[in-house]
Amino acid sequence: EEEIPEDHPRYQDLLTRHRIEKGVEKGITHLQGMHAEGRGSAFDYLLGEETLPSADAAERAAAAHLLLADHPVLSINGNVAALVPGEMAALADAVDADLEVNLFNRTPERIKAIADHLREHGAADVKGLEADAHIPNLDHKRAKVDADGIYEADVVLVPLEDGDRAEALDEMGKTEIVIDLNPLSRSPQVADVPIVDNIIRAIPNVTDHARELADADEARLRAITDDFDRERALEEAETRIRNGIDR
Ligand code: PTJ
Repeated sequence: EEEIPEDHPRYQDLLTRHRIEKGVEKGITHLQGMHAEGRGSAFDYLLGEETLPSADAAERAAAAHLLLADHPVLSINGNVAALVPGEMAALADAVDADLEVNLFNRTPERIKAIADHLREHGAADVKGLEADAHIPNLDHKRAKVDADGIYEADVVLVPLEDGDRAEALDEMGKTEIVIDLNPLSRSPQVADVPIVDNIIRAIPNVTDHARELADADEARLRAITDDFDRERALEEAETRIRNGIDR
């Protein structure tokens, strides 16, 4: 990461790509994760590579949901682990959530590599190794979750999630927070809180909001979640992308 000069106009994008490459080398990130990153990067370019006001509102609503939850769980895949391992551990700390490794392309080797990587970055406890429960209405292999983790969680943060799984989790009645740079993809479309922002910017900002709201009472947190308008957030992101094409 030292090789990229910080004043390079595409610094953040290059840094992100570099982290994904390292993730693949370390056996954390799946090769498909490089394609996912490429798609995300294109959308981020059109969004102006900044957090929209509607995304900031979504990030604040996400923080409020996580603080209100009885059992919040933050889901980790190979891209999330490569890009923001320490930041996810810090968020888990701030809202008292569990971290659970949950992979689309599941192998025992990657689960273990990711759990180790998270612990190296400050995670205390990592779930996802048991995989003793199943999300209903989903292909067996992709449905595996921990019974005392995602399965019984009331609020789940699922960044860069596959559309089928996002839908199945929604059908389980969970409050679902999705981070995805493509506002048209199915996961943000079914989310209670769609965050259309780069995960690199989104997670630290959710944590900042959570720390700021740490002493807020339930009524104040509920007012924040009730005020959040998911349709508007998705619309604003889409409009910004259309304008980005015109720019
Ligand atoms: O590690 P695994 O096996 O669980 O696999 C993870 C990936 C991401 C490879 C897998 O879930 C996958 O193929 O996902 P998709 O269908 O490519 O969806 C990824 C979505 O995340 C796309 O809509 C991208 O635009 C978006 N995305 C990519 N990078 C970022 C992002 N969103 C926010 N921040 C990013 N940095």
